[in-house]
Amino acid sequence: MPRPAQEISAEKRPPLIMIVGNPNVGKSVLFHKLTGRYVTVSNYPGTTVEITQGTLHYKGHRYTVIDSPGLYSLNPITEEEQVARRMLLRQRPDLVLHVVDAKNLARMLPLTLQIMELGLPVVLVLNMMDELERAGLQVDIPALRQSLGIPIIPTVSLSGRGIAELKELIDEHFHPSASPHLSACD
Ligand SMILES: Nc1nc2c(ncn2[C@@H]2O[C@H](COP(=O)(O)OP(=O)(O)OP(=O)(O)O)[C@@H](O)[C@H]2O)c(=O)[nH]1
Ligand SMILES: [Mg+2]
Repeated sequence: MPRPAQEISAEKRPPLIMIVGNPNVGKSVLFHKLTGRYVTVSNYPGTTVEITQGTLHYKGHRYTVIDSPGLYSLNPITEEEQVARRMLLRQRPDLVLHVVDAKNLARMLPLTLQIMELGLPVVLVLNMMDELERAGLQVDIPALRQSLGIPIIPTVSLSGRGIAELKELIDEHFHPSASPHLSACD
């Protein structure tokens, strides 16, 4: 006899990690670094917006990772923004990776705060650190971490820099160990 849908959905599923952020900040490159080659692409129900889903395997654990379309704020204008917002509100991911372009940090931080206001756990991924450094700029990561109160990982998605630290942080978030908290990302 088929089992009721409720019972099936209550089965233990891997934690859901959603990648969000402005357009063109490196979300999809990061997504592929985390999940590897086997991903599924589908249209968000009732829309033409494509959603890519994959699995991160790390230290014997599985995580479902979703790459979302770029959005500027949680006050959606485009269909892509509506979908990203709906996914955050309805699917309530277990962890949100907010990817920002480190060069344009100030412009992108309001979205971090909006996501935090939804009560969702957020990691700020400071991507494109290579371009920031090439421009001779710096971000005071410890100070930013202290004022936001969330983990911050500097990355260069293209080269893979910071990805190991990000995976470690994800693992530590879902499977806290007795070891001292990660400090390698300062
Ligand atoms: N220099 C540099 N370029 C990067 C980095 N990460 C991504 N890129 C480049 O930035 C561009 C955008 O990357 P995507 O991953 O497609 O960005 P996205 O956020 O998924 O973009 P949308 O899906 O359009 O919102 C590509 O040309 C990438 O190669 C990085 O860390 N450093
Ligand atoms: Mg993308």
